[in-house]
Amino acid sequence: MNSVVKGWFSEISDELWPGQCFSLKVTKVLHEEKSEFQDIKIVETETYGRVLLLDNVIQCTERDEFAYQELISMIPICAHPNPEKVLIVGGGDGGVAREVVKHPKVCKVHQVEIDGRVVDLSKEFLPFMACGFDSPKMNLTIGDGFEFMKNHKEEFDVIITDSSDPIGPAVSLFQEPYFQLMKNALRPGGIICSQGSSFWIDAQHVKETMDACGQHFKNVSYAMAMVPSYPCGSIGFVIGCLDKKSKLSEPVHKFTTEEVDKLGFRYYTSDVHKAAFVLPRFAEKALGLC
Ligand code: SPM
Repeated sequence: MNSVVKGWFSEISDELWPGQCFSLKVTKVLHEEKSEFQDIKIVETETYGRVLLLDNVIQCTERDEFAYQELISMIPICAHPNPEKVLIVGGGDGGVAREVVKHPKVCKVHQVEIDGRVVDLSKEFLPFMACGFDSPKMNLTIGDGFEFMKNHKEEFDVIITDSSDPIGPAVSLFQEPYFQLMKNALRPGGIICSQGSSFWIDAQHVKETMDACGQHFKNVSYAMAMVPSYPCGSIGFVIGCLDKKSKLSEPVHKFTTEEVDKLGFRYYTSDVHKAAFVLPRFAEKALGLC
């Protein structure tokens, strides 16, 4: 399907966000192909810079990608007392890797991405994100996250799942067996953080994901980020911790303003970390948090 009509890309999904769509004015289609797993497009837009589209869903835009990548990475890492070893599942554009390797306590990062073409094309067209793969801390595997975790038990302090939306094969990344696998791959005290959708779009789905997480993690929470190019301008993260007593909303590592600037964070600060967990009343009720 040609998703760019009269110079505009419209993100239409009757399954994921019925009756609404976000549109961007496209100045150039830089690349388009069908990989073994999905349709991949990279476009230049008038006001959001370069944009990565997978199956015609916006994954990241040059203008606002940092909001998502910084929060999904720093919330679990800064909530962990010793986040030495991190696993990233998905995240083929490299943006999450770029953020994770910044943290001084992180020594080793493994990443498993199923679609090697997303990695190759990000290196070619989206170097501002794919630079994350250049770090000496990084070990990238092109393969299936499920299989990888089956063979890596009790190994990681933090697991970040940077997935696309819960449709098609990605559905399994939001379900109970996946949370069990992640639990088994964690060291004691480990923390997981998964792309958790927005309560503005489907609060019931967010609750179901949190419940699936809660079957294996005694400590489950949800945090939000503002990302203008995602539907409803927002996205959330489902966070689970093996340690019942850890307060996930309270960063163990607090960065000074100088450190924030030196590390190149544009969205994440220790105050933003705390604030991300403060939800509107209707959302607290809908997610069963009160
Ligand atoms: N590294 C960035 C990849 C982004 N992964 C998440 C993409 C989600 C896109 N849709 C947002 C819809 C919110 N429910």
